[in-house]
Amino acid sequence: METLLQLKPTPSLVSNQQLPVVNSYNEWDPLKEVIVGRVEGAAVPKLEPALETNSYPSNLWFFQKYGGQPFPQELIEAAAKELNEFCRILEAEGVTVRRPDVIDFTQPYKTPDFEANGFYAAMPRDILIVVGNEIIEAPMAWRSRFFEYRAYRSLMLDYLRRGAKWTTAPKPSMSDEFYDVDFATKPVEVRYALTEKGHFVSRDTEPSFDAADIVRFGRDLFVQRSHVTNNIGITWLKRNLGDKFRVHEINFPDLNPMHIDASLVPLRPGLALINPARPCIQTDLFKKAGWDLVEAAPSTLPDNWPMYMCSSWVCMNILSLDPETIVVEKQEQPMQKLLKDLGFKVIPVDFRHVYTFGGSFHCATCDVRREGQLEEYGF
Ligand code: ABU
Repeated sequence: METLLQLKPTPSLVSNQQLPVVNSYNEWDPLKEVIVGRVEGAAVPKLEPALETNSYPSNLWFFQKYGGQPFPQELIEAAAKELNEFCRILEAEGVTVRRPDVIDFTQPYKTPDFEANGFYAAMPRDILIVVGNEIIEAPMAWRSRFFEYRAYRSLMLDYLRRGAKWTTAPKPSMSDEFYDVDFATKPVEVRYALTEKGHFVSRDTEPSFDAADIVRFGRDLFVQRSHVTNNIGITWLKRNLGDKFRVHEINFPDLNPMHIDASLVPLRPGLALINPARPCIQTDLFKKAGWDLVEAAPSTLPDNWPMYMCSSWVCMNILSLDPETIVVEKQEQPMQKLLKDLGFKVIPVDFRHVYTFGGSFHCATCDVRREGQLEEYGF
């Protein structure tokens, strides 16, 4: 039987590179190991306050019709095929790929505060963030995501056994008091005005954040207050990371803020993509630090492509394999051209069917180990 004494007290080093098993400080250093999500076992969540707020009104029928059931098989098969091919390409590039466990997310559950069924393990970026040698499980704010961590438990145990610091942030109860339960029913212009004033569907009663609301630039991390990330969650994050890191809150003009990685995406030191439809309010912070902000090219996705949980701006949700090499969706030619013109080598990969599940390459991954160490980049 495993005992505590068998757990290694210090990060084990990966022999050939002398890196701790969990080691990542930014979004662009050379990638060595990554978790890639999976859609097998995915369930359509039932409508709940935060999901209803984040979904587009024209998509509500999908959740009303399929909520609690498996995602339609043809959607699962098409996305699983793309994810598997993405894994093959990463491995061919010398990256170790890990996958979450297959879980049946249709299983209903009941806590003292709510009842729900699950969602999926397709987007590790939403729940996991690596900051240095620490891997943090985010609390999340959708009831359907309360138990999402179960799909990653065996991976987390493996990283713990191999010396990683594994932290789980406190989860909110997700009781009715945690939400402004009427938020989604307010007219769009009222919702927009409320978000501009800092009022979102999640209240500040207990900490919550999704890991995908954070983007890493070495010692400096940027986080957005969103429908799933609240102020007390940001406070928890700052205090957990301590003085070694600086966590800055930034904002974007966005009706449905949820996840920063289709709004601001650093590519290499001094260069980041920004979303022209959501220009960062604190642009000066980046300019003063000497960063060039380049507008992402719009998506080529047809208007009728099924997108239930995100916008077509996931065309900028790329994955950097190193400061010169970027994985981009195969049919996003304008994004590919933009990146090539900026001097990058582009690896095109089919991923449109994964878009339908709510994200692209950055969302569908969590980089566990990159070469490199803690550095400052001008902030
Ligand atoms: N989960 C990524 C969200 C991207 C977006 O639509 O802004």
